[in-house]
Amino acid sequence: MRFALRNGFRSRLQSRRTAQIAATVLAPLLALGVVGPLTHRAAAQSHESAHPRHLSLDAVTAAHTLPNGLEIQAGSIQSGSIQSGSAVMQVTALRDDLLRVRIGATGTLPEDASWAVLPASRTASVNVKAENTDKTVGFSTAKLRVSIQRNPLAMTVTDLAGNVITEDIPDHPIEFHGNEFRIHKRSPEDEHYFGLGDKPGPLDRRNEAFTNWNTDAFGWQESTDPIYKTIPFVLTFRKGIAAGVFLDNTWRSSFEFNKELRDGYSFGSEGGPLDYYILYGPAPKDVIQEWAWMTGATPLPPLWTLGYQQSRYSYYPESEVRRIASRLRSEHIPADVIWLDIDYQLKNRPFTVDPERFPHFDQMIQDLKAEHLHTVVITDLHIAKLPNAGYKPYDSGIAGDHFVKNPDGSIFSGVVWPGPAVFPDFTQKSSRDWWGTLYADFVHRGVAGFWNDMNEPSVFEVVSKTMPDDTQHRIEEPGFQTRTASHLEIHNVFGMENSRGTFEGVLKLAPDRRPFVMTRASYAGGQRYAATWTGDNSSTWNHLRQTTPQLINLGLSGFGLAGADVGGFAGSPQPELLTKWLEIAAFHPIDRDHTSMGTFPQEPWENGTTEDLNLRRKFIETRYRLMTYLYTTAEEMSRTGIPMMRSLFLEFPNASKDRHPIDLNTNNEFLMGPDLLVAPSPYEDMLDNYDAVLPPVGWYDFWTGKRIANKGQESMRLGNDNIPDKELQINLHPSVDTVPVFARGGSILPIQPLVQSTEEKPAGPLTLRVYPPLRAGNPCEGSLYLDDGISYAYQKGDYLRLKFTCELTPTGITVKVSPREGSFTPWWTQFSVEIYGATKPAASVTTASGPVTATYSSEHQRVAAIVPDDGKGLNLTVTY
Ligand code: NBV
Repeated sequence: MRFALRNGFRSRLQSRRTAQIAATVLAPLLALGVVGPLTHRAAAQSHESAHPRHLSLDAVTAAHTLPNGLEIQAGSIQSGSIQSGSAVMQVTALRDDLLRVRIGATGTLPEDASWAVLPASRTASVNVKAENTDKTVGFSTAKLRVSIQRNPLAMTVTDLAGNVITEDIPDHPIEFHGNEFRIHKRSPEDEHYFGLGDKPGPLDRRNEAFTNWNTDAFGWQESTDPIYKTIPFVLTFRKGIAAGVFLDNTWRSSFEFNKELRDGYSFGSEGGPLDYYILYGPAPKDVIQEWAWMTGATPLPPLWTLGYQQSRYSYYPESEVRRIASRLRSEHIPADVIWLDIDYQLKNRPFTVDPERFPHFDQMIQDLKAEHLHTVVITDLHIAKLPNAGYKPYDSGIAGDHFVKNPDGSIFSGVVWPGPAVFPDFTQKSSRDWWGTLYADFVHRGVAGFWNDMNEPSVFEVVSKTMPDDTQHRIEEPGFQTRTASHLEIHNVFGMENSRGTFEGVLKLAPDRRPFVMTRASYAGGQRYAATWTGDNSSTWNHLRQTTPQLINLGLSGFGLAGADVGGFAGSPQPELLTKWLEIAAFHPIDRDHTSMGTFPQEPWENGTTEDLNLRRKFIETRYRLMTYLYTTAEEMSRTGIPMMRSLFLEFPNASKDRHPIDLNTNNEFLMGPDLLVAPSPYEDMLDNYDAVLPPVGWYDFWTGKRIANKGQESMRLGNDNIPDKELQINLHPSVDTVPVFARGGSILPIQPLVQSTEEKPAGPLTLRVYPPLRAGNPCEGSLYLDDGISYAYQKGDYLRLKFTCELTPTGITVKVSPREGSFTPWWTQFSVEIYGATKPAASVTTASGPVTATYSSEHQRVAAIVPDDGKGLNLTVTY
């Protein structure tokens, strides 16, 4: 079910004249009650009477400059004249490239608070230069110009070169209907939209419409909306210039693109603050970094979370978990994690263990640890309603008054897995702190990570699938008034605050270890507390295909540490689908095989031939060989917010000739980190050849090492940068045996020896795969980050960072490694330097200590040499 526009808003988008006629016609009908109030939800709000039923901000009636922006009063136009109004709008600059817009319909600005935006960012400000004319009021920063036309009111934001970043649609750009509001922006036909979290469907959100209302969406399909998360952040991209819009509103909100008006998009909400932010690139990475500055980045994850993870609803009894663990090892499937779903618990009661199914739970965890396997357990938020039964989570929650209430003050209860259950009041700090203490037992018993499921929150046996709109939540949070709020306001942020309680609680219990939490529901900024996954997908080719747009959009929305259930949750994959899924997911940020209860076994050795098993193992092994690169990418994400899995336009905003996002030509490609391009077939079950697009930097086949020689690459090598889009293509043959993966020309990838888990010390040299650039002078670089993978010692300098560069010379190439930064001692003592694109053996290879013996492989077009690493850096010269 997609979002449908409410009648009120649709009529407002007609011309003003039509709107006037409509008003004349509608007024008597409204009076007679023929046309009802806009929604029952709006009517449910207590403060409705304070708001005008219908208001649009038509014209500026007064303006005041502020050091960091401006504030205006706005009125409506009736019978051709401006009526002074009580609406107030404030536009301020938090940074030169970041604006905040707040609007109040009745003279006061909305509460200056946010669950998403970090307090220091929300309150940041820069001075601006006022710029007013007869027709406009506005200001400029060092990067942006804001101009608000006085009549009709319409705001335009441009960069200083005049490129339009965002532009209101004049004639009712901003409307209120009771507590509902809607903002309308222009949408040029070459503007494209990304983000909005986990919403299924195509990568580009253009021509789509969405509702934000976190929903347990078992069996969701490509057209299902809403699903689990609310991230009202959109990254816009037009002609190589990126910007962003974030509506900071936790109520049921909606975005539509080109549905009401072909050349417009709009966003709004059923209630709550009209508080939105405009982010300016110009590069897409700039916008992502601003988004991380505003809402935080994914913290550096424990290294083991990047390993292969085995899950199932459900692994029990204990002997079954042990069987899976030993089979992983005996089949030599590298793995780091086993997940326990709800039925390790006694009668589905969170924070219990079923003693019959798991008679030696603690011993099992220790035994798994000895096999280098971490245990992650599910801890749903619903607490079984079990008075006088000695169930600690219930008793202590009641004693501390930690549960969500009904309007009459009684405790709300709903049916979920344990039967009747009560729900912690996660927006209250004291309740989150209490929730965190519930993890003490598991943390001390050696459980490594925690899984927060069902936190939309999901409630069974009710049509709404969640709590009633009027349940009462308490807000205790800096910035907000300490007050009670209805579920309508809290619903979309409930899951995020659940995962926050878990993250902060677990951190408090083990302050030296980085917590790992995975959440299903969340709100903007939730990446600060948890990784995520795309919920209950299905074992179909189309769902495998969906993983690319979904994980990319999640990454662009802040959630860069994400995965999809590998093999699909609902149903059972055919063997080839499971193989292909395990192949592709080896390049996803989280690689977790998970399926539902009652489906066929889905572990890599099940459901397929020996050939399938060998392929599945090969790709998981590739992931482990790439582990240092993956971890380096994760570390970059923790500093900058740039996701591990990337759209092509994020790395190559100018790749296409007219600077549209090149991903629109590619259909299913993605990048893992900056340098690896994965190009599965757009329809994995089709037999036909397909065209993949390689952005114009030169590429190498990751598997063979050979340089890709299509027409575009060849003309680039000869100095032509003006490559038609068509020549960027490469024709590929789909096969279950492989997934085309390409390494970027001008990159250096660290590769490690194969291990069976991230806890095993790799034996042998660190390999540096050098993929020379197409032409001399083009950049060639890479980096490596390493630490103990588990603690916070890196924050005190116990890490290792290396930078790699290469340079084509008239006679060959030089490769440099920077001296070690940080005090962490790596596992290797030697580098194995592999230089690709070599069409003949090297005439000489030398370092500062003299000549080095090198080998040559014509099959891989590779010159290779092993050199010692003393930590002081390397300077290696190859001549041909
Ligand atoms: O806890 C059981 C499942 C879990 O395996 C799945 O990953 C979640 O998305 N959970 C949903 C509850 C119900 C599934 C039908």
